[in-house]
Amino acid sequence: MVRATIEGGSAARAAAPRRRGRGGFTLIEVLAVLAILGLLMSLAIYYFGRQKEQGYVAKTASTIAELEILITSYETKKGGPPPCTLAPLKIRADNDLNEGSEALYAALHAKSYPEGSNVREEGLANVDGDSTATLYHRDAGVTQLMEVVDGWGNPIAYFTPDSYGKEGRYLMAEPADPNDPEQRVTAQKSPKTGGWANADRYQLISAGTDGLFGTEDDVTNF
Ligand SMILES: [Ca+2]
Ligand SMILES: [Ca+2]
Ligand SMILES: [Ca+2]
Repeated sequence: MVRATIEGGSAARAAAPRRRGRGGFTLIEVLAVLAILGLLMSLAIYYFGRQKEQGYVAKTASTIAELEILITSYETKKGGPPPCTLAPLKIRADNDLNEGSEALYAALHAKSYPEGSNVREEGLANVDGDSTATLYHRDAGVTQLMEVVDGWGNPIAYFTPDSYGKEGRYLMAEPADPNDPEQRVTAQKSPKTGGWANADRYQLISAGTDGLFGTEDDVTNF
């Protein structure tokens, strides 16, 4: 009896029409698959975008750490940090853009500092494309006023305490607003104390991921 029931059930299943006989997909199935693929694609783009940005942040932090070591050596020899303007280095420039960053580079590579180490080339650019007639560089023939730059290729702003409160003009390689590539930058204050951050040393500031100085994602030495 039981056997007959089982056999009967098998026969009924065999007789049932095959639902997937067409071998295709319904429109809803295709749309669902496309939606899932789209979502996976967005997640992948987001993930790799984040990885890339984190790589730039790490590169910037490494450049700033390298600059701190070079500045400490400079201070040991010269008794203070490199100036953040070109005048004390007796360099004449065509413009006052990116001056703090250029003065830092120029001081670290000056003829008057032959024992200095070079900033790694990958941390350098000349975003405003300027040069000088002054033969300031310990390598003969270098006339470009290079800047030290962050992972995005934007100049790292540099301020010494005598310039805290004064504005520097910085031309960005990767500006937040392509129609407005120049920014006015000042040294930053400590949110804890309200006084200048790194009050008795110096400030190195990268605009960070958003390409804007003075926002939370800035990468700094303080
Ligand atoms: Ca300049
Ligand atoms: Ca320059
Ligand atoms: Ca920022």
